[in-house]
Amino acid sequence: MTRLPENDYPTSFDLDFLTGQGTHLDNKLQRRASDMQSAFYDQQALQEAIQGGDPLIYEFYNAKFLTSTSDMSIAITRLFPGKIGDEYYMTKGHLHERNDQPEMYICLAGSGYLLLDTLDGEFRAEAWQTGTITHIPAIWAHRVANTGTEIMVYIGVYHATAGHNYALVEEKGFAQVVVERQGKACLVPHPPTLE
Ligand code: PAN
Ligand code: ZN
Repeated sequence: MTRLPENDYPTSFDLDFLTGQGTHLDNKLQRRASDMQSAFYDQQALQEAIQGGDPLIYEFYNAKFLTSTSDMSIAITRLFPGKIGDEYYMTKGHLHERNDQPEMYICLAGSGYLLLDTLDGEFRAEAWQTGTITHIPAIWAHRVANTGTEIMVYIGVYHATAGHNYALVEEKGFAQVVVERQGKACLVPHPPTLE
């Protein structure tokens, strides 16, 4: 006999860390080059990529756990390897709507950078490899860049009510970008000079 509301019982599911494929994940969202118009700095390279097939940059899946008293949520992101011009594939990046909502990011596979920006003068880049865990305090906009040759997989754990503000990131941009220079991944101020 059920004593609690159905959602108040524990939930488990399986995830393949290397591929980011799992059960229980729905709400798949895909972002192609054409969805990232204001994110990549090299507009000519971006338009060429769109016309050349509009590559899939990343996809993410969300699972919400809403109980009678709580609102936990996770998202698995699969960020593909590649570049637009000399800038590595990355996520759009966002700030949480609520200024009291942090997030935990856990890198399950791949390597690159987690870029963090308060959009108010503070910037950090956390070097990421498989197994890196980063706490993102509430006021930091966050974006991930994949500098490797393999897919990057990471999981974000946050409250479903945190909210996502993309417009502010589009308007202000991150202070630095991750580009390839002399065959190596480098952080340079935004906007960089084209090489
Ligand atoms: C993540 C992100 C996910 C995709 O789940 O939503 O990695 O990145 P964008 O949302 O910037 O496109 C998260 O940070 N949730 O809060
Ligand atoms: Zn977030």
